[in-house]
Amino acid sequence: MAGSGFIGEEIRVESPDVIYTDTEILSYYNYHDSHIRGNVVTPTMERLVFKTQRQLPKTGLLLVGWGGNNGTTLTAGILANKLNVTWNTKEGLNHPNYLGSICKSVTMRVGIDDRFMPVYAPLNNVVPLLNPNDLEIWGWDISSVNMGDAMRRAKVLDWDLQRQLYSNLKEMLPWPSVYIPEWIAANQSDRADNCLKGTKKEMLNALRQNIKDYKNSRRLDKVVIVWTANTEKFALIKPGVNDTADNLLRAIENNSPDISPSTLFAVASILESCTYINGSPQNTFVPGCIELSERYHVLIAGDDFKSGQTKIKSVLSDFLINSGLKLQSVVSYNHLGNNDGKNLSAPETFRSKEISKSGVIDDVVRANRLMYKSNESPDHCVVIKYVPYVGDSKRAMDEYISEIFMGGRNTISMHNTCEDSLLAAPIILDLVILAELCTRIQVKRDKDEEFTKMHPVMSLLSFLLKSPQVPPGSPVVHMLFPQRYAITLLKSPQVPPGSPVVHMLFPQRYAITNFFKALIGLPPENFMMLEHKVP
Ligand code: NAI
Ligand code: DG6
Repeated sequence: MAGSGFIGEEIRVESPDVIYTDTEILSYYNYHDSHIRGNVVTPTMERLVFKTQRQLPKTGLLLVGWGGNNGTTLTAGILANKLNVTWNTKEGLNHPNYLGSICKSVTMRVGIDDRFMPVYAPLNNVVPLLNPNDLEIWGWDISSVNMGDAMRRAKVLDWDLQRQLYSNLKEMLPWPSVYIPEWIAANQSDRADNCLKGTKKEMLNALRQNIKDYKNSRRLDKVVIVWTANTEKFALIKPGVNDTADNLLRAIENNSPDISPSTLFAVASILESCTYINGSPQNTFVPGCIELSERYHVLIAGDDFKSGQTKIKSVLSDFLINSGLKLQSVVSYNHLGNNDGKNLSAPETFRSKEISKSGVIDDVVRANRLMYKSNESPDHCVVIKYVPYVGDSKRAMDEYISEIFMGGRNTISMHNTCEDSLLAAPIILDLVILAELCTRIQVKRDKDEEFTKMHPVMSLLSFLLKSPQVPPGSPVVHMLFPQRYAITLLKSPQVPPGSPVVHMLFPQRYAITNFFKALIGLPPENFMMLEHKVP
């Protein structure tokens, strides 16, 4: 934009409400909202204090499903960036980059300059963020193939780049993992040659030992664990088994068949105080697992990386409905030929993905009682087919039909072709970088003595996830807002509700950038530009 400025170094806020020390940024922040009863609206304000550690920890990233397309693409991509490996294609010489990462490739508006022109900064100049090149990476896979050959198997990266990275990657061997055939498609059995043996408790202990050993041997301050392994079937929520933290731990002791591999990883991660992110659609975070994360204050986030089709859906449904066009039908079809597609060709794993992809228009529909009655929503159909020939290059076709002025119909169709893993890898990085930041933040109400950690369920990361986990309805959620909790209880005494899920992409994005602004005591983006409107 003509005249727009850019801040290319760490921002320094000058304000009585912001204190920088060598180790921390303290921000005294007025959080404004409005409270509504009937038709009476009262503006509200909570004075909060955020404390952000400035020093970056030495961080390890452990990937579950390391040898898959996402795992190898991410590992190779970081290595290429770290070593600045360039490669040739028929288009010419290519340089490594981090396109697709909001932490590395996106700017946010900070304010205006002397001439009232907008000034932007990259996120890592607002508060310090990890550099992906500094991450130590390792992981688990049920396939024993080394990362060099796994990268070749994935057929995602250009040959000349693979050729240069192979010798480094072939030294990386995944740890054996938890393979329980009932949880993923039967068609995956032929790659399962690297599997832990023993009971669930023994496998849990083995995972915990891997984490401890890695942390010690690499002298890491923190470890973040990401599930990018195959999609599992949904777990049944069974009272006495996975409904509470104690029951979940007991069920693992008892070797219960109802505990999925991904939940076992989540439990290992929480017990080792490592942030855990679920990049697949299954319900890893059964209620007992969420309670465990609350008990130990270990951050968790999920579910299912939001890469292409769903991102567009969370934009288009917002665009149509919030333009007053009544969206009536959404049909999204895609086909892909990678191992993810093969696994999703089984009905139970497909069902997990279908559920995850189907919720994305719910909040924008529910927010509009003018066009939709309380029980009304658009038809929404999700189809996925496995077509081996197209490999990782997923095809997505979508049709949106909306009702418009005076009985008209508006049909939008689109076709998208893209390597799935090249979209997913930078999203994994953002999840790790933002989750790590969240572990460095503490918060309190101004008048309270003690700071607390952020709520362990990181809904802040919703932008990156198809089916965002949000804090459940429990008193912990309302720790910061006891008055509001009391109001909620008065209105609905039996069920304290959980946090609402937001799917709309731009609200999700501004939740992140406005939160960054709060950490340095700046007001949220308001888009009004009154400096150009008020004479
Ligand atoms: P992939 O099939 O290439 O890789 C998955 C890897 O997990 C395989 O190497 C497999 O051997 C391994 N694995 C399976 N069960 C395991 C277990 N219990 N422990 C350790 N390793 C295990 O799949 P891809 O393309 O890498 O995707 C990974 C996951 O991410 C899938 O669940 C997919 O649905 C999800 N996802 C992918 C997106 C994308 O754009 N690529 C976007 C959203 C989600
Ligand atoms: C088929 O849909 C395979 C899936 O793993 C998706 O490619 C992945 O979930 C990405 O989906 P989306 O909707 O974000 O493009």
